[in-house]
Amino acid sequence: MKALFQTLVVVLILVVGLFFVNHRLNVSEGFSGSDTLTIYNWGDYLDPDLLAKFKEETGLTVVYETFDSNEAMLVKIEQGGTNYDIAVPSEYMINKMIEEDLLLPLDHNKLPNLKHIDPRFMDLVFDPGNQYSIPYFWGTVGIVYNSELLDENIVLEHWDDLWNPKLENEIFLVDSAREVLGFSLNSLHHSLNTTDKEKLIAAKEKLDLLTPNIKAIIGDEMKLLMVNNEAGIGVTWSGDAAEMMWDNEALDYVLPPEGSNIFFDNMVIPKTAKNVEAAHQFIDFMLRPENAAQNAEYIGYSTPNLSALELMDPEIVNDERFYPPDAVVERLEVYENLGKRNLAYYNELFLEFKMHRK
Ligand code: SPD
Repeated sequence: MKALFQTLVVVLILVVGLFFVNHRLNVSEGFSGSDTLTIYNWGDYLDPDLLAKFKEETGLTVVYETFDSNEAMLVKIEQGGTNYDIAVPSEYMINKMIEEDLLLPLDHNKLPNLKHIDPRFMDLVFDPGNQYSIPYFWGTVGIVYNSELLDENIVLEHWDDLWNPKLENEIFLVDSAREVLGFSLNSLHHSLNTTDKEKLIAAKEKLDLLTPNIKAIIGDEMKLLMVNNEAGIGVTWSGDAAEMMWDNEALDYVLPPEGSNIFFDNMVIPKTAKNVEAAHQFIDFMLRPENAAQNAEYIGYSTPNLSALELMDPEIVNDERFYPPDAVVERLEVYENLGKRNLAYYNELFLEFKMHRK
């Protein structure tokens, strides 16, 4: 009898222990249940008041995790063990995720607010028919600079201007392989999608020459540092630049005329999602014009939602630096899914460049 009692106690301890271990894993690895929605988004990419509004409307618990590059996001989702209901990759990564069978097809019947999206952002080549992804924000890569910190003779118009020896220790670069190799490629008048090794090596070697001018290669913290006048120049995404400019009037943003990147970040539902119903609810919630407008005015990125544009401050919507006219857009390139081997090569060269700095 005593032995049976002892066995029961041991079993009970094991069951309770397993429950807690499992619970901890679920919390840290993006687990969702039927009353939970787990979102995996870029850092600083959603107005927290909208999350609160969504929770209040639906009664759902929302688990929110962030990433700082498409590559980091992919590794996490590929590894498995995560149950994100929503993720927000960029176009070339969406294409790669479709190819790798990592995404669920969307039910457009559950997205009545999809009608608000500008047709220019629908049915793009990386996801024909928007079978797997719905537009969230779009933007460009450019140069943000502080006219008060820099010598008045410094001109910042072309990518090549970054290599000016007078800019020693003056530049922050966004920590992202395609962006950094991309502007070096653009400065050499090559495509952002080249897979030509010679061109890529030339771009990497040119970046090595930029080393004396680089203060740091960083993520979202660039915004605070630029606002606090810690450096004169940042190469970064348009929406981050817009946010910096709201907080520091000496900052301006340029898109070099020789070309740059235009990107599309879309909402997707990974195959491992646990709450597909709530994921559709969230996508449609973000498509509502008033929510899309609020998000765009909070985050600074450009919204693809036509009806939201009508609700927004005209000063934001008419700012051609962030809503460039067609003539400028024509000079911009969208990243393509270059395939596993080529994407790995971009990452390898970027890592080598970062090592070279140490
Ligand atoms: N705060 C960082 C937001 C990043 C937005 N996406 C960048 C897309 C890169 N292709």
